[in-house]
Amino acid sequence: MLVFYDAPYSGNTWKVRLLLRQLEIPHQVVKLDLFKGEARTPGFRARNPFGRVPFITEDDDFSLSESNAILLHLSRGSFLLPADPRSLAHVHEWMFFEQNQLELNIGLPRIFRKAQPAEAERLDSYFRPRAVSALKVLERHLASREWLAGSYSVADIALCAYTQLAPDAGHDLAAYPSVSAWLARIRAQPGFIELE
Ligand SMILES: N[C@@H](CCC(=O)N[C@@H](CS)C(=O)NCC(=O)O)C(=O)O
Repeated sequence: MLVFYDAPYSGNTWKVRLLLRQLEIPHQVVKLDLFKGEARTPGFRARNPFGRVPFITEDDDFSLSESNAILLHLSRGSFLLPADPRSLAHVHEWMFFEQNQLELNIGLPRIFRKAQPAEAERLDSYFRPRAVSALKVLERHLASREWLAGSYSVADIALCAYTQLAPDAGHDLAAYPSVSAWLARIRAQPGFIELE
């Protein structure tokens, strides 16, 4: 049985939660409380050297960290992952972009705003322009297409996670109409779940 180590509030775990729901993959959930340091215990670190969630294990010794690696692994052969090599390359392109340019630039200020507001203000000049630049790239790309890479795919799930959370990091998504329309299309997909 697939075991999914999950945690509320995280955009990265939400990606996997949504994929498991949309592909109806049977699994067990182990829920961690990150604010109590439950991803930093020696027991969890022994199983998962990355010390972060999401994390999955399968029946044999196989385990996997990194949200986008998990999405790519679990979506093999499904409608969420194109078989055509060029479409697949575009899925990869967007998922690397997400980790490199979107996730931290929205995710970190979001956490700071919740946990350390003074620090969030201090770091705003670093994160804000980087997040805006990433959101503008998305806006330009989505102005002429419905989905990031052909049809609805794990790339849309990956990029949706922190884009939908941009308001929590102080960004007004009304400034990005194509991005907002794309988020609405994702929300209309069967099995969509809200980020807790
Ligand atoms: N690049 C990783 C980031 C994973 C990550 O940062 N997870 C956070 C929650 S969003 C975490 O587990 N933090 C635990 C901690 O800091 O103790 C991914 O995409 O999965």
